[in-house]
Amino acid sequence: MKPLRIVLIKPSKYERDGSVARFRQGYMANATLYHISSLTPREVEGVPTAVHTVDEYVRQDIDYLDLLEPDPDCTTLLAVVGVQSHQFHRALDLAAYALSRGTRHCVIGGPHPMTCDTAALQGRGVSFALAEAELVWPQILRDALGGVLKPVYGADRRWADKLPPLVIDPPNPEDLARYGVPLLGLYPSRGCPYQCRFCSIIKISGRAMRTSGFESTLESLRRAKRAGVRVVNFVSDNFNKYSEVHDLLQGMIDERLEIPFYCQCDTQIVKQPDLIELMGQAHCYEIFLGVESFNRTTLKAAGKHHNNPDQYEEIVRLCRDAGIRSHFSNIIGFLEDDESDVVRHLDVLKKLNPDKTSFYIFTPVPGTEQYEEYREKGWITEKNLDRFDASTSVWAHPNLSAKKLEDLLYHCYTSFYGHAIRSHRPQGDDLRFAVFCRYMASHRRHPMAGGIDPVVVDTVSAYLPLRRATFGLEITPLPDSLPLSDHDEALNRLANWRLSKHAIAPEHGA
Ligand code: B12
Ligand code: SF4
Repeated sequence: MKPLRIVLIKPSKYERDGSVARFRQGYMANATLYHISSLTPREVEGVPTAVHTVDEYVRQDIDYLDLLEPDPDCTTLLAVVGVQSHQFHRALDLAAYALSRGTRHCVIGGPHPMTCDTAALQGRGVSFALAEAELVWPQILRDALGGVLKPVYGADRRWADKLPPLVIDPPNPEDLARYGVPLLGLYPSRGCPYQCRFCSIIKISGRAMRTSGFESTLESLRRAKRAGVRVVNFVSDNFNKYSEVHDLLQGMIDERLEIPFYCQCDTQIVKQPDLIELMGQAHCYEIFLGVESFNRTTLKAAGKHHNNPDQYEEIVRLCRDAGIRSHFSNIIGFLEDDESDVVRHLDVLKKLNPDKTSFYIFTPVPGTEQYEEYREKGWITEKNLDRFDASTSVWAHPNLSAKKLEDLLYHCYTSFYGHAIRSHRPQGDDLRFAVFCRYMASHRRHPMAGGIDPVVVDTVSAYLPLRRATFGLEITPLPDSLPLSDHDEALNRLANWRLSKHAIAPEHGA
C-alpha cells in the first residue's frame, strides 16, 4: 500500500476586506497542530505515515497548497484542524480546494464542527469530525488507507472518558522561527467545571476536567526545551482546577526545567495562594484570568457566579508577590452595559492596575447557550460566521451600536496601555507589549488576532467558486448548536460531583 501523506492545516480566517489573515510573525505555535501530529502513529496497519503541519496564519505564500496536488506515490489526507467558527468558511474552502485538485480524503475538525450542526454540508465529499481526535483520529487514518472516509466521525459522543498519555513532538526549527518568540501551546488538562452561559469551552471540552497525565506533560516540556522552545503556553482553560497541577509544577521545579510559562486560571485562584507561589517557583510569568466585568449582577446573569470583583485586587497582589504578571481579560458590551458602564469599567481597571489586560466584545459564540437564546430572540444581526471573532459586534445591542462597541473596544486598549505607560513606566517586555497593544488598537486591529505585521497574499474571491461548487452555497446559514449525547451529559455530571466534593468554590461555585 502507498504511504499516507497527512496534511494538517490550522486554517486562517477571512478579514473584512476578504483577504486571508496572514502575518509575518505569529504569536505562538498552534497547539492543535502538534497535538494531532503527536497522536499520529509512524505507521498505520504497517503503512508509513508522513505528517506535514501548516499554520496558515504565519504562511506568507501559498506553496503549502502544493501538498494537496495528486502524488502517484502516496495517498493524501487533508485534515483541517482546530477550526473555530470564524475560521469555518476558510476550512470549507481549503477542503473544497483539495477536492478540486484530486485529494479525495478531507476532514474538518475542531471547536466549530464539534459544537455546531454541519448536517447541511455533509455528504459532499468532505468529512466532519464531531469529537475529540483521541476518539476518532485512528479510525480516520484507517479509513483513509482503506480508500473511503465516512461523512461524519464521532456523532455519538464528543468526549473521551479518559485521555491516553500523550507526549507532544515539538515543532521543527523552521516552523518555530515563524513566531515572534519560540512559544509552544501545550494542553495538559481540559474542561472547566463552571457553567458560564457565553462560554464555548464547556461545549468543546466539557465540564469534567480530564488530563493525559502530568508525566507526559513533563516529557513534552523536556522535548520542547531540547527542540528550542523557549516559552510555553498551557492552553488549558482552568490550570488551577487541574488535579495534577501540583505534581506538574513540582516536577518542573525539581528538574530545573526553567521554561517560562503562561497559563489561564479562574478567579477562584484567589483561594489558592500556595498554588500561586508554587507557580512562581516553577517559572510561571503570567496568569490570564477571565474577570470579564466588575458588575456582580452582570456576572450572575452570565452564569459566572464564581467571579467576585471584590477579590480582583487580591489576585493582582498575590500574583505580584509571586513574581507573576496578572492578565485580566474583560468583556465589553454585556446586555446591561451602556457607554458609561464601559468607561467606568476602564477606570476601575486602571486603579486595580493588573500588568496586562485584553478586551473582547461580548459575542454569542455559536454552540453556546447565549447564542441559542439570542438567536431565538432574533437579536443576532450578523449572517457571516467570519465575523464571529469577538472583535466585531454581531448582535443588536440595546444601548450600543456596532460602531460604538468597536470604538470602545479599541479605546479600552489605547486608554489602558496609555495610562500604564504614563503612570507605571513599564520596562522591557512589558513596555513592548503595551506599545504593541496601543499600536494595534490605533490601527483598529485586535492585539490577540494571532500575529503581527499582516501581509495580503490571497482573498476569498479565489476560493468562493470552489465553495459554491462543493457545498452549493456562499455563506453557511448560522448553525444550530449540536446537543450533547447522553454519554457526554453523564461525563458533565461528574463535574458537579467533583466541584461539590472538593468544595473548590464553596460560596461562589457554579
Ligand atoms: C490558545 C487559544 C488562543 C490563542 C491561539 C494561538 C495559536 N496560535 O494557537 C490566541 C490567544 C491567539 C487566541 C485568539 C483567539 N481566540 Co482563542 N483560544 C485558545 C484556547 C484557549 C486554546 C486552543 C487550543 O490550543 N487548544 C488545544 C487543542 C489541542 O485543542 P483543540 O483545538 O480543541 O483540538 C481538540 C479537538 O477540538 C479536536 N480537534 C481539533 N481539530 C481536529 C481535527 C480533526 C480531524 C479531528 C478528528 C479532531 C480535531 O481534537 C483535539 C484534541 O482533542 C481556546 C479555548 C479552548 N480550550 O478551546 C480558545 C478559543 C479556541 N478561542 C476562541 C476565540 C473566539 C478566539 C479569538 C477570536 C478571540 C479574539 N477576539 O482575539 C482569537 C482568534 C484569533 C486566532 N488566530 O484564532 C474561542 C473559539 C470559539 C469558537 N467556537 O469558535 C475559544 C474556544 C475560546 C472561547 N470560548 O472563547 N486563542
Ligand atoms: S470559568 Fe466560565 S468562561 Fe471560564 S472556561 Fe469556565 S465556563 Fe468558560
